Amino acid sequence: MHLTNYNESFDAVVIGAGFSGLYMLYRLREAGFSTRVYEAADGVGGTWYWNRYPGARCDSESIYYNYTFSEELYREWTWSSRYPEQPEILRYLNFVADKFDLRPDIQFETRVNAAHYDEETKRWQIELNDGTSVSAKYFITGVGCLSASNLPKFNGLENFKGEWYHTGHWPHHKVDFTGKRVGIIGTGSSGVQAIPVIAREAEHLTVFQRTPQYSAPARNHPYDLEYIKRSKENFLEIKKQMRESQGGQPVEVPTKSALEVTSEERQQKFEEAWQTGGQGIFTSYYDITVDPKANETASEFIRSKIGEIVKKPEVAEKLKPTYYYGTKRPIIDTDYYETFNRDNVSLVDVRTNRIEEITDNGLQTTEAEYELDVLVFATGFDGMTGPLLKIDIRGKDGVSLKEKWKGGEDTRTYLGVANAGFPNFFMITGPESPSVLSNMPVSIEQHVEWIGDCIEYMRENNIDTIEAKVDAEEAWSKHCREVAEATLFTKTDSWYTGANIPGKPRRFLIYLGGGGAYRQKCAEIAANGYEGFSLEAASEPVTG
Ligand code: N01
Repeated sequence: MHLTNYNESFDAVVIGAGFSGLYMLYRLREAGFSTRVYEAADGVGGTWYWNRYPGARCDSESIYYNYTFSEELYREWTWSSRYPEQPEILRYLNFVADKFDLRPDIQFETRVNAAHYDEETKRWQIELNDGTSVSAKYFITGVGCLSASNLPKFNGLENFKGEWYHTGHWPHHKVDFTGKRVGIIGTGSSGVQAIPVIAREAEHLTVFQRTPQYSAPARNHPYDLEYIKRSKENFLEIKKQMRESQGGQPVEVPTKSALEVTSEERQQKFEEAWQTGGQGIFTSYYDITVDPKANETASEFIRSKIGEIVKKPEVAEKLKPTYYYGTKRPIIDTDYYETFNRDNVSLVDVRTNRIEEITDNGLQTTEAEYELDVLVFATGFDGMTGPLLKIDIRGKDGVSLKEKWKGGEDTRTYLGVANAGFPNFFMITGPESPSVLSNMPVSIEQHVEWIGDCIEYMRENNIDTIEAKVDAEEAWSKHCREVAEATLFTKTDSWYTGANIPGKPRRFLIYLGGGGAYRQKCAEIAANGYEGFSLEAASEPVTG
C-alpha cells in the first residue's frame, strides 16, 4: 500500500482507549507529539468497556490496580473495595479521560483494519473501517492481550431461539435472568465470576464444564477510609514497590520451597492464605509453579477445600481439578464452589458428556438435551497474538506480522515491544513481555514510558527510524522460551499456551522473568543507546 492522499497525518497513531492507549496518548501529547487514538467502542475502557458480564471484577487489589504516573490522580480517586467491580473500574478510566482531557484525540467507533509501513516515506499508512486512511510516523498498539473473544464453533447456534451472550462482549443493558433456564459454557475467570451471580437470579443454571478450575476465595470487602488515607499518603512508597516487584504489586517474595517445610506448617500457610482471600496460595512458596511435587501440595489443598464446601460428593469430585495449580490463571471468587450446593444449579462435565450441538431449544450433549432460554459463552479469548493478528499489519517488503510469525509457529518479538522488520512499530504489553502474568496497569505504564522515552530520544538525536535487530530478537525470544520451559506453565493446555484455540500453534508468550527484572533490562537497553535496535539517522531534522 503506497498511499499519497491520506486524510490526516500524525506523529503517532495508537490503537485502543483502554489502560494502554489512554496513558500512551497522554504521554506523547505531553511531549508535544500529535497523536490520534482509534477505538472500536463508543467509549474508553478497553477490557473494562467490553467485559460487563454479571460479577465482573478485578483480581488485583484496587489500590494497586491503577495508574501511578500522576500522584494527583492517585490522590483524587478513591476505590470503594478491595476488588472493584467492572462499573467502578470503567468509571475510573472515564475519570482519567476527563481529567486529562483525552477525548478530543480519540476517534471512537473506528477500527483500524490495516497498517502498512511505507519504506519510501518511512511512515505508517493506516486504513480505517470508515474507508479513510491516515499516516503516522509511529504506530503503536494498545489492543490488550485479551480482546479477541473466542466463540467456539458449535453446530446449530444459528438455530437457537433463545438469547445468547459472550462474556467478553456483554450488552450494555441489563440481561434479566429472572425465571429463565440459563446455560453457561466455560469455567475460567469469567465463568467463575458470573456463575454465582447468575445462579442467584435464574430459575435454573446449568454449568457446562470442560476443565474444573482451582479457585480461592477473594474475600472482597469495602475499604475503610483510614486504609485508603494511608495508601494515598504512602503513594511514593507504593509506586516504588509496585514498579520494583515481580508481579506489579507488593507481595512478600517467597523464599521457601513447599517441600522444605513440615506438612503442618504448609497447611497452616495455605489455610491463612485461604482465610485472608486473594492470590496468597499462588505466592506461598517459590516452587509452586516449578516443581510438580510442590505444586501438588497446593493443588491438593484446594481440592480438599472443594470437598469440604460442596455437599454432594459426586458434584465435588467433578469440580476437582487435576492439572498443575496456577498454570491456568489462578482464580479468586465469591461463593463459586458454594453455588453448586444450590438446588437450582447443575453441573455437566462436557469432557465425558460432549456438546454435540446447539438446538432450537437448548443444548444437546452426547447424553442429554438441556432446554435453555439463555446461553452464556464464557469461553475466553484468542489471547496474546489474537488481537494483533486481527489487524493487517505489514512491515518492510510488505511482510505481514502473521507471515513473520509463521501463523504463530514462530512468534518472536524483541522485549515484547518491537519486531524486526517493522520500524517505528511498538506493541504495549505485546507477546513475550510480562503482560498478563503481572499486574497489568504496572506493566502498561512501564511500556508506555519506555516507548515515550524512546520516541523523545529519537527526536532529540535526529533519528528517523528504530527497528529491532534480528539477532537481538532471536536471543530475547529464546530467553523467554527457556525461562518458561523451566516452569510447569508450558505443560498445561490453557489460553496462555494457545491450546484453547483449535489449530493455534502451541507457544507460551509471556515473559516469566519478573516485572521488576524486565523493567531493569529495558532500562539498561535504553541507557546503552537502544541496544539490539538499529537506529537510522534522519537526513533532515526530525520534528515528529
Ligand atoms: O477465559 P478462559 P476467561 N467447549 O480461557 C471453556 C482474564 N480475566 O474469559 O479450560 C467447552 O480462562 C474452557 O475450558 P478449558 C484472566 O486473565 C480476568 O474465563 O479450555 N468449553 C474454560 O473453562 C483470564 O485467565 C478476570 O477446558 C470450552 C472457559 O471456556 C482470562 O481473562 C476476569 C470450549 C474459558 O476460560 C480469560 O478468562 C475475567 C469448548 N469448545 C477474565 N472452549 C479478573 O480479573 C472454551 N471452553 C478476575
